[in-house]
Amino acid sequence: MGLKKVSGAIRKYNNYVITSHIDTEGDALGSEMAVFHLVKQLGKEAVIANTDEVPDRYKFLKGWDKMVVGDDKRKLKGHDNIIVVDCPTIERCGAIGPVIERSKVKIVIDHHVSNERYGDFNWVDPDASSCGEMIFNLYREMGLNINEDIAVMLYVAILTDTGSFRYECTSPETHRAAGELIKLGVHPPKVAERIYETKEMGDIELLSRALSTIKLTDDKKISYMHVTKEMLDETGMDAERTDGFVNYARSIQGSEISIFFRQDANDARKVYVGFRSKGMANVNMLASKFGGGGHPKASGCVLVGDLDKVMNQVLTTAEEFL
Ligand SMILES: [Mn+2]
Repeated sequence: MGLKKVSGAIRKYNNYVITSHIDTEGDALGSEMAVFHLVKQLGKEAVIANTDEVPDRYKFLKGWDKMVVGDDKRKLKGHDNIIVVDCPTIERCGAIGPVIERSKVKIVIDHHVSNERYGDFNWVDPDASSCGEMIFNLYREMGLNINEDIAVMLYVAILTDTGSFRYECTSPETHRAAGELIKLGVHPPKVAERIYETKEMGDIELLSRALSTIKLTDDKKISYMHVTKEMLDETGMDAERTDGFVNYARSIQGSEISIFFRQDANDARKVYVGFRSKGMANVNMLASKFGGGGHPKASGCVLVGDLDKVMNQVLTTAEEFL
């Protein structure tokens, strides 16, 4: 339903900015880049703009270096309309938020259950594993060509958002899409190596310090861990290097909710909180108690305060929630 509306809108308008959420990761980048090529195949103009730089591990995606960073009015000039992928709220688009606000036509493609439908055209499918899977279907619906480079972009989006096909959102359709993308030229071991096996020693040092903080609540149903600003400073690693750390807490048998706390790299009073659920608990609802959101099994929020106090507050709420 939303697919047809959105594909019609994309065909109708021109001159797009394409964007996604802050802390860009695989689904955001792969989906944006694939949408960029989709729009180009229609003979239209487009530019990708993000709040953050492309993380190193995604710098094998073709064209990553052509993205605009921040609200660069000179580079975004003439691009009056916008396509936003994988982003539930305008606020989550960080520095590109004002670009969305001033765009004439806003097209939103997302799979977050917490999506606020801030576009003129919204296609939100919470059952989709990833935006990558949605964009794959968009290509098929529009009868456009997925070459090898685009196949890699979509595969990266699907692979990373499903936790390598491990999360509950992984469906027969997800595997079918991935299978098609492999047929179109994706080499899975090569992609996996680029994303998961190109770590620096600093990454391992940071992980080792983060792992030493893992604890369980008394009833062992909640596992939690943290990364401080000091750990980031001392290992010289960016905050995005902690992506996926929460899965170590999640992997503990019997833990139903896992929580990852991370101080901001520049401001220790700003604490990012990531929630994961392995059981029945809907952590989208839990995060929304703190003004955040996401998916039923993976969500997040940002809080301000001392790390200890934030951790106590969140853990107390999570225990009550369970
Ligand atoms: Mn996503």
